Amino acid sequence: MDYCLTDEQKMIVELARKVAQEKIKPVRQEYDESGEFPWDIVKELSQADLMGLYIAQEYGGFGGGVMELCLAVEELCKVDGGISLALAATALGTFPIILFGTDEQKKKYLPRIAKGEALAAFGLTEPESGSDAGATKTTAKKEGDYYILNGTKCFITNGGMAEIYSVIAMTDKARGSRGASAFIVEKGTPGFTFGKKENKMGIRASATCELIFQDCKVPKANLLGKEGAGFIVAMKTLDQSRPGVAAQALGIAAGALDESIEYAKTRKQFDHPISSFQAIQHMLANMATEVEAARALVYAVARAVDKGDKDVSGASAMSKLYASDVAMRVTTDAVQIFGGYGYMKEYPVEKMMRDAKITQIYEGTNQIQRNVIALDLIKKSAKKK
Ligand code: COS
Repeated sequence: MDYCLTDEQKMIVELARKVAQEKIKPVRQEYDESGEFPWDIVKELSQADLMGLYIAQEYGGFGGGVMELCLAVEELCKVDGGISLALAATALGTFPIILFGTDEQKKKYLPRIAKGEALAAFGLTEPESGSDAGATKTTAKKEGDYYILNGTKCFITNGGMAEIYSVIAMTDKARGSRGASAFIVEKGTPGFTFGKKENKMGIRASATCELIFQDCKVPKANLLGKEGAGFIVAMKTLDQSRPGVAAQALGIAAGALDESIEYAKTRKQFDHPISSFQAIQHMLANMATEVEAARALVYAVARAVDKGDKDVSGASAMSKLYASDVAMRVTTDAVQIFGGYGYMKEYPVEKMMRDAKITQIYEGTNQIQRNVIALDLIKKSAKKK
């Protein structure tokens, strides 16, 4: 199908495909088993200039946007849904700087991220504040030229591996979500340490860990946007980043579909390849249709975000909701097509099914996405009257 990609975008797809096939595919099972962080692949992604895809050229990036990021993430995730998070979660941690950073902050942090010298991460979630992002407990108290951060963030992708963290903390608890502020916190800042590293079901090659702030002194120059704007920073960041999760889900689904087609052509039962059976053909047809529908939605939303469409919350949530549900259905069917072999670790589809699950959960559960979509519909309908 023609997705109306520019020559540059086609080149990005080719570059990402090369890294995925040549560098990631041979090691994906090993990384899944060990749960180690794939620094060698991060180096490959940096050398292929993929780490700065969505960063403006004036800050050392490629000058693309969410669409370019999505194309690369999709391609990488066709092979491995976890390893690409070094890139995708860095984008999540970088968007607050791109969207709300001063020129000074951008000059200081973006070139290192664009070159792949530093990974980034986003610190919003806490043990008692997941879906309810406004219930942040981490505090930031202003003292002279610093903010003193105290609290714990959990489930932070790239945690421990990233050098640069965009962190949400309360500067004024009494004001609820309007009392939250966003900060850039560098690894190595005194009082900033890492806690529990999670042992996960899937995306095992990505690092997920706690961030612990104990009287952590963050310079006031690291405040992102205005004091009290932290919740909006977080929400706008998620509007921008959710198509990336959708692209991750899309890639996993497309990868599982490819594997299923190949397997169905070679696996014989009743003296015939199972691809000749209508039961399998119909499963493949449904999987392919859903993958194409997810791709159409993800690309449309990514393009809308890049065009500067101010009202993308609902659409962005739809892309993540739909693509992640598709990924779960398609990978589950892929395991079914592989039969008993699909359940075994020698074949890639059981890993794809495990990797797919997180896309229905993180960057807002799919229940939260439905809330965002519904509220957006109701708000827009009220405006029409
Ligand atoms: N862009 C701009 N402003 C937004 C916004 C968006 N996308 N979403 C909300 N806001 C504004 C609202 O307009 C409201 O402003 P006012 O106070 O001026 O009315 C304010 O933010 C509070 O919004 P709301 O009342 O909708 O907040 P809730 O506490 O009800 O929470 C949800 C809203 C559930 C959508 C939010 O908490 C959320 O996204 N949770 C999931 C968080 C998440 O994804 N976590 C995963 C970890 S991050 S990897």
